[in-house]
Amino acid sequence: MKKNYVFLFSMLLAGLSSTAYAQGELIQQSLPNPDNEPAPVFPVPSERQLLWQETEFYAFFHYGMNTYTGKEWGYGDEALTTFRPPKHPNCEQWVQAAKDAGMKGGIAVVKHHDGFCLWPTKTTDHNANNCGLSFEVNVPKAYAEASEKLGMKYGFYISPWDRNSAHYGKDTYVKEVFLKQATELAQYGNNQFEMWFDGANGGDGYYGGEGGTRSIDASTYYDVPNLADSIHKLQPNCVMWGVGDEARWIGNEAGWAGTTNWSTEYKPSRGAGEYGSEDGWRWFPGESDAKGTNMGWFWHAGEQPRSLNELYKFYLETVGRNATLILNFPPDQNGELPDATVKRMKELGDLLKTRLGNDLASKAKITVSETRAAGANRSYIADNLNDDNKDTYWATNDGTIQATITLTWNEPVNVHYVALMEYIKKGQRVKSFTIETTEDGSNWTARATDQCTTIGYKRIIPLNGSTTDYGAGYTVKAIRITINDSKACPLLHTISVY
Ligand code: FUL
Repeated sequence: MKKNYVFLFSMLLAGLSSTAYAQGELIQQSLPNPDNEPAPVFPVPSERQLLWQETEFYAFFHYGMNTYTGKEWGYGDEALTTFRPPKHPNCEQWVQAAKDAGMKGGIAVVKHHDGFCLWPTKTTDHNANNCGLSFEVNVPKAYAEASEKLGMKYGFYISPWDRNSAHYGKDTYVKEVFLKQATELAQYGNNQFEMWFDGANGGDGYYGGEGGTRSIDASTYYDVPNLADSIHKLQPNCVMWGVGDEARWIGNEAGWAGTTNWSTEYKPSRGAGEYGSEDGWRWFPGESDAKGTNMGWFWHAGEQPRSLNELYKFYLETVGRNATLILNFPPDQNGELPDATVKRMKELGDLLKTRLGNDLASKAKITVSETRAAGANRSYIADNLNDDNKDTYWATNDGTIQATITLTWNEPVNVHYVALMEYIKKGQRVKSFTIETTEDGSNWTARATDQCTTIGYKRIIPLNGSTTDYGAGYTVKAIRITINDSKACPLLHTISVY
């Protein structure tokens, strides 16, 4: 190893000095680039962050001991016999409801802060299989199977904070309990997209009967490097949220991201969760967690789903603003989502289809102010923007950071939204843009002028500027998008119009 370093170093020196002699100055060698691909603007997402981002909208299912006590944060001393589902929780019903809501996956809570586990774990007796039930409880297994059956992505929430464990706060907890639990969970299914490691630690708990307060420093205590290794060995596509540091909390539980939202951030973060940091040096995209019902994360008697308008607004203000949305719907004491929840989730899915399901861009002719010179096997033409292929993209030449894209229809169309997607594999670039519409083909009106800053993975711009009022839309012959400023040549892979 050491020898290799010495060899490399001397090669480097030799290379540098001969270049300096020959040219009198340092010449940068360029790598062959037959496809004329634009250079990345760093930081860029990892392969698993890219896949994760595509999940866009997914469910959160808080279910466990709290479902039977009415608490939000169980203390960890709950009697095991309190957990009383009449049959195995109906995970397939949860996943089907998520699918009907237009979601692409979901995360099931299988251990909350009370330490109660919903699978036959070897790590603690405080689990659903010690409650004297007549059937085995294995929520992660049932949930992963249902998700695979229904073609949905899946993942689990496992609370690092454990108010039941006598080990919590000591080294033994991380090695003997937490890491093992996470590894047990990583064995369910073979394509988990996210594990949620919540950062909450309120200090006090039951702690094996000892009680009192145990605080830790989450940045070092959980041995994240080993945790990440153990999980990624089994689930390479699993993004570790929270203490795992691969996606960031959006900073509120209100289903809201900033209209300017960078996926880039410093470490520790400098920007507010809602906005990210334009010059951040790591890829740290935002995820927004919100409650789909009007009480807690867990089910409570008398709760109701939020109104359809509120849920739709959450969607526009998160998924439409370069964040993912994880929307919570709690199963009840039967281990099922209540009828009212199922109904509302279906209504949401139908509304998303009606308003954002029929892409008018596919029928438009697209022209651009500039097209990047094609390479041997890749072109950057405008047609890449509506070819329904996320791997092809339109780009300008290096050095061009302003450009226009015009979509024209043969017959006037009624439009409400424009959705834009950057080719983020090569970094998030666009800083500001304008959208204009024309009814007669010559007079242009700028729309939603205060909202058009960043794009990122996806932006959905309501042309009337409102996320609550659908309005009558605009009947237009053409739409013009002008990129005003960008970190480098802009790369967009899809434009959609609804
Ligand atoms: C929080 C937890 O403390 C809540 O109970 C809930 O699980 C939420 C999603 O994350 O930090």
